[in-house]
Amino acid sequence: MIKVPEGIHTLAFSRIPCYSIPDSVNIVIREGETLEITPEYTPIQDCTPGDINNDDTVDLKDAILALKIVTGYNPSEFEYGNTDVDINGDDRVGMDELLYILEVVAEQR
Ligand SMILES: [Ca+2]
Ligand SMILES: [Ca+2]
Repeated sequence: MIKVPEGIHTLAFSRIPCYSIPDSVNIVIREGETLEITPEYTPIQDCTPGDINNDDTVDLKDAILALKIVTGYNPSEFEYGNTDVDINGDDRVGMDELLYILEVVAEQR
């Protein structure tokens, strides 16, 4: 449990791949009030984390695309807005996504 002073507070939630959740909510805490908040994670249908080229599998093609993006090359076949891509919730394809994809390809995940 976290104790916070009374007032208006904004809670931000961590995102996890293939689930939708509001970025943040505003709450009002009154003196002596206890409030329990459980974020509602909604599964996104047909979601494959790390699937950059959106072919429903995670393989070396995705790793190569991630590597191209990380190194500054933006391949024309990559379409932003694929909700499957972002692993760590920063709305970017970076090293975390590349490592995740390589782990999947190496069957470590
Ligand atoms: Ca793929
Ligand atoms: Ca990311």
